[in-house]
Amino acid sequence: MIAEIERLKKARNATILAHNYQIADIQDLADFVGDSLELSQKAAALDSDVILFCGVHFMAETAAILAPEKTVLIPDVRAGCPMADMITAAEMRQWKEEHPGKKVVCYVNTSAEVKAECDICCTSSNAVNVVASLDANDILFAPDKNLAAYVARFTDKRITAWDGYCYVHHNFLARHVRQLRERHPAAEVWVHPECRPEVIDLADKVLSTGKMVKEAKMTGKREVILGTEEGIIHRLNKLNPSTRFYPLRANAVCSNMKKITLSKVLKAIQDMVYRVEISPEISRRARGAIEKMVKL
Ligand code: CIZ
Ligand code: SF4
Repeated sequence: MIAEIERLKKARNATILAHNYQIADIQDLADFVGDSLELSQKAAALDSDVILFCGVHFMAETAAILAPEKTVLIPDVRAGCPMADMITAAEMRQWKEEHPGKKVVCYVNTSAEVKAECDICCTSSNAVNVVASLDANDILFAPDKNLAAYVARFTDKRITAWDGYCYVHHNFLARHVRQLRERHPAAEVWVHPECRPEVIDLADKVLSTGKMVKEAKMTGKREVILGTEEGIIHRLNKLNPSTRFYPLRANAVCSNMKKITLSKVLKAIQDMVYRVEISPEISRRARGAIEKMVKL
């Protein structure tokens, strides 16, 4: 399968991008592995005709928005993000009507339609800076209430959060941190800002996946406990074989990320499916929110 994917990739002038949470086979096959923004920016900068995006749907959409002249494919259209699905564009419009005059920040984990309704987008790496940059004291933040609570630690602005969350990160509990610290007393604990506030309180470092990758290259620690989706451990092990990376709990798995398999990638490149298409109007408005963030 890998040989056939490689052959078709060349024939179609395609590039394979994979998110940090993809299965090991897909990460190893990909031309680039990264977080959603890194991959979308890569998609825009490359001179390939086709981008085969191995991740969840909103990520492939962001790539399609930033690279409108390319064909963006996702190997399984059902690979969605349950957190992104927690707010629709209609709900966002109604929420804004209930809070006139507030600036609206949306996490990159939202549909293109929701991004089109927002003032500015953010990722888990830059959410604190994005909120700080706004010339407003009242902010609406969607959809992740945990990321919103994390940002609120660094600002005096009033943040009203949507009641969304990522089930993979929300399922890490304070007792998991205490148990793992007991088992590995010399280990450092790194958690993602999508974790609950009580988990963040117990961590040594709070890092997006992009920052975990940078930190893993530099760390002098021999053992690290990771509070994020366990797919990233494959990447960190390759980058730093002398540190041991332990998951904060068993089965910290995003089942949607794992819907992308080698056989689906092969079908995608054979049949040129499934195309990620966004209406020009939604794409233009969503791009405005993303570009404001990128400029910052
Ligand atoms: O932006 C991403 O890729 C996500 C969803 C998380 C992260 O920390 O990289
Ligand atoms: Fe969505 Fe969480 Fe899965 Fe990321 S890990 S795609 S935020 S459900």
